Amino acid sequence: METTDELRAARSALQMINPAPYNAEAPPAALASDITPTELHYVRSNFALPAHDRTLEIGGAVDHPLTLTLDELRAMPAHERAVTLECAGNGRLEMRPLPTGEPWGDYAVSTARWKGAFLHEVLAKARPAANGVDVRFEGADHGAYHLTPVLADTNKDDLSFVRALPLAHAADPAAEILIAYEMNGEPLGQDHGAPFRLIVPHWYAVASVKWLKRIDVLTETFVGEFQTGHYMYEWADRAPEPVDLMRVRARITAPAAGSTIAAGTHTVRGKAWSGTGPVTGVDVSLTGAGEWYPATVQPPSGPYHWQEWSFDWEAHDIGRHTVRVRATDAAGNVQPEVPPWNRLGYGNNAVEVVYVDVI
Ligand SMILES: Nc1nc2c(c(=O)[nH]1)N[C@H]1C(S)=C(S)[C@@H](COP(=O)(O)O)O[C@H]1N2
Ligand SMILES: [Mo]
Repeated sequence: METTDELRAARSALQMINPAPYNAEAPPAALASDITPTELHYVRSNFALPAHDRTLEIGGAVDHPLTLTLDELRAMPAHERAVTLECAGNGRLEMRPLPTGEPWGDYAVSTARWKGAFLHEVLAKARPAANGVDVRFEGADHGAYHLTPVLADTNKDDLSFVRALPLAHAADPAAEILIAYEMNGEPLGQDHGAPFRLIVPHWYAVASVKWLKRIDVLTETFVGEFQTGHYMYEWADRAPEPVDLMRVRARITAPAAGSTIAAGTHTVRGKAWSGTGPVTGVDVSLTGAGEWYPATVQPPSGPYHWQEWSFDWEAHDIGRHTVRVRATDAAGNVQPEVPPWNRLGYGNNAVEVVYVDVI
């Protein structure tokens, strides 16, 4: 576990949005790298850092309950995947009316290399019962909740971070869900869930339970503050929906927002990702008037890894330009112009707009 000084150093390059619980965005420059250095990876926690005894209990509706130590997890076959994690509240600040909840700008998104054991292999050791429905994941963190609970029976004074996944997804080898103990080649740090955490590819990062302490197979659908209270899309005009897969989104990393550039050819570039399929197209607009030009999109370097896109802009007209970017994924999902408003402010994947002055 890091000392106080080490923790302070680990946090020094981030843009803090809440000191307690500690929540911080990546600096904008971090979005330019293919893999986000650990010290630039955003952090989102609902409670103070917990103590953890380095064991993982697996129980509930299983034939063979067991306890795994960190060493036993490390002794299982290890797998490493680069995974883009985005907080479901990323971009909340642009929603109107502004929802409650942490005021995230647009930098609660990062990509790290996560190494660990596959969840489905751990579950197979415990042998889930045939009537299992959900798998419940409990973090070691708990305490007074800093937001207003949505569910009437939530204990606001001592709440634990608990999430669930359908058993069919958790036990699916193709889902490649990790119980990760390494991030970018180093043991997990405190802020990212030491000693081990879940990494659920393609899902908004709320599913990736940090400081994982218990896994239980349930024979009924899980109900809880972080599952059916918060992290639900409460739409204005239709039934609520759970927050699950990341919505398709592109970000501009160059030229910088508000920058001044000399007339000439400039490469507009950035990142794009989606939880509902690889990004198949990125379009750029230069005036705000509706014309869209196709950018070049690099194939994904891994199935869960954001993609690079670029567009050569013949920036010869002197003056202010409105640069916008819009991604489409293989499932046909396209970014909307306007944030998809919902009461708790999740899943803002609206088209990004930056202003650039050509002189
Ligand atoms: N135990 C626990 N796991 C958690 C959380 C939490 O508060 N407690 N926050 C979740 C949310 S909302 C996000 S966005 C990610 C953030 O992971 P990171 O801090 O490693 O970026 O962790 C998820 N896992
Ligand atoms: Mo989040």
